[in-house]
Amino acid sequence: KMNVESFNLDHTKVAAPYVRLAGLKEGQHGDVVHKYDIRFKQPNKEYMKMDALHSIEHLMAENIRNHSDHVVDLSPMGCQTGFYLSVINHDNYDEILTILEKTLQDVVNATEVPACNEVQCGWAANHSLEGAQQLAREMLAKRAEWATIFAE
Ligand code: HCS
Repeated sequence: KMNVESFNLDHTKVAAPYVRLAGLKEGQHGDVVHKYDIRFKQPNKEYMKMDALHSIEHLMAENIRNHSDHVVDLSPMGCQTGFYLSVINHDNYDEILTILEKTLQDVVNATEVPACNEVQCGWAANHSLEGAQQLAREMLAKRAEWATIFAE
């Protein structure tokens, strides 16, 4: 059985960067969680360096919540090619792209990485603001491609 949605995705067929609905779960009371695959790098071709990935995670996790009250979580993939974004009771894909665009613009404009200290983070030495901003700029430069998930 392959219950992990991503294990059923053919990673050779996708064209990063993209934003893909990866799952949808409805609770007993009708609340719905949408989970998005936000892919920054082409699987098995490129990856994000850990310090840059770590800092863009902090920056996005903090700033995205200023653009939406529906965010449950934004967390990195272990393969270092993207992030998962989970939102509750929000089903507008185009709005997700706009929220992500605003969040990445915040990353570009940031002057420090939030919570990169040993009290608030589990590996405080492993950060790069410049690396995070480079990733954000690369992603924003391909904004027009985000909705195209598979290669032609
Ligand atoms: N992934 C977490 C932040 C961990 S630093 C969140 O809540 O989005």
